[in-house]
Amino acid sequence: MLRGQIADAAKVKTGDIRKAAKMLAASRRALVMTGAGISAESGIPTFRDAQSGLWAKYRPEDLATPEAFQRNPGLVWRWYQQRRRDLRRVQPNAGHKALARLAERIGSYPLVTQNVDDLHERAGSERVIHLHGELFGTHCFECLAPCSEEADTAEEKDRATATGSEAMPPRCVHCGAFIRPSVVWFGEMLPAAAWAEAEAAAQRCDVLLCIGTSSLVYPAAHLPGIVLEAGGQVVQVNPEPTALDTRATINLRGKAGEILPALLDAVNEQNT
Ligand code: BJW
Ligand code: ZN
Repeated sequence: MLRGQIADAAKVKTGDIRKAAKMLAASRRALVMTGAGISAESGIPTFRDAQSGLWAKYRPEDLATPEAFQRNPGLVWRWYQQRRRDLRRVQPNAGHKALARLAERIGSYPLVTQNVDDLHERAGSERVIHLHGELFGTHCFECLAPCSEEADTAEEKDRATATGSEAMPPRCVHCGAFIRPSVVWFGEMLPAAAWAEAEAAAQRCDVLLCIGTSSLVYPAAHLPGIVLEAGGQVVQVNPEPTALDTRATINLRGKAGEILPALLDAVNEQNT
C-alpha cells in the first residue's frame, strides 16, 4: 500500500516520506499547520489561484479588506455568500482525513489552519485553531456584536443574487451597521487567543508539518521560523516551491491528498 501511494505521489522520494514519518512517530509535541492547498482537492480554489465566473475580474486580495467592504459592501458580501454556497457543496478530501487519523497514531496535536472553511472539523480533527476566522461566522462591522441570525437572511440574499437583484449584507440589530463575515482581512489583527495558542504551540513543538500554504501571509508565516529557532524541525507538503523551501527540514513535493495518506501509512509502519 505504502509503496503504491508513494509511486502515485509523483516526484517524492520514498526516503523523505519515511524520514518525515520517523520524525512524526518519535515526536512528543507535533504541530500541524495548513493553508488553502489542503482544501484544493476538495474543489475550493486556493487564495492565489485565478478566480472564475462572476469573480474573474477581481483579485481576492482586493476583496478581502475592510476598505473593500466599506467601498462596496454588497460586492464583498456576495463574494462570501458564493464561497459559503461552494463550501456547503464540497467534502473533506483524503488529506483532511489523513490528518484526523494521524492524531490517532501519534497522539492529539493542535492543528493551526489559515483556512476559513470547516473541512478539518468535518474530517474529524479536534483541536483546530482558526487563525483567519471562519466563513460561516458573522458579526457587526461597527459594534462587533456577533450575528446569529445570518443564515436565514443570507439565504434570502442568495435568492436575490440568483435573480439578479442587488444583495446587500444584513443590518446589525443593535446599531444598524452592516453585518460582515467573521474572517480576518488584510490589515486586521488575528483573533488574539488563536494567535497566542498557535505561537505557544510553535515554541514548544518538536515537529511542524506545514501543508499547502504559500507562506506569504504574516503573522502565520512566522510560525515555521518560531519552530526552527526553538530547535524543532519542519516538514513541508506542497506541490510547488514556496517561501519556506530553503528553511524546511524536509520538503515533500506533491499534493496533500496523495502525500498525507502515504505519510500516515509510513507512520503506521513505524509504530508496528
Ligand atoms: C497545494 C495543493 C495541494 C495547491 N496540496 N498544496 C510584512 C511583514 C509582515 C506582515 C505584513 C507585511 N506586509 C504586510 C503585512 C500584513 C499582511 C501580510 O502578511 N501581507 C502579505 C501579503 C505581505 N498581514 C495582515 O494584514 C494580517 N494582519 C496583521 O498583520 O495584523 C497586524 C497589522 C495590523 C494592521 C496593520 C499592519 C499589521 C492579516 C492577514 C489576514 C489574511 N487573510 C486572508 C483572507 C481570509 C478571509 C478569506 O478567505 O476571504 O487569509 S488572505 C489569504 O491568505 C487567506 C489565507 O488564509 C492566507 C494565506 O494563504 P494560503 O493559505 O497560503 O493560500 P495561497 O493561495 O497563498 O497558497 C496556496 C498554496 O497551496 C500554494 O503554495 C500552492 O502551491 C499550494 N497547493 N494545491 C497541497 N493539492
Ligand atoms: Zn452593530
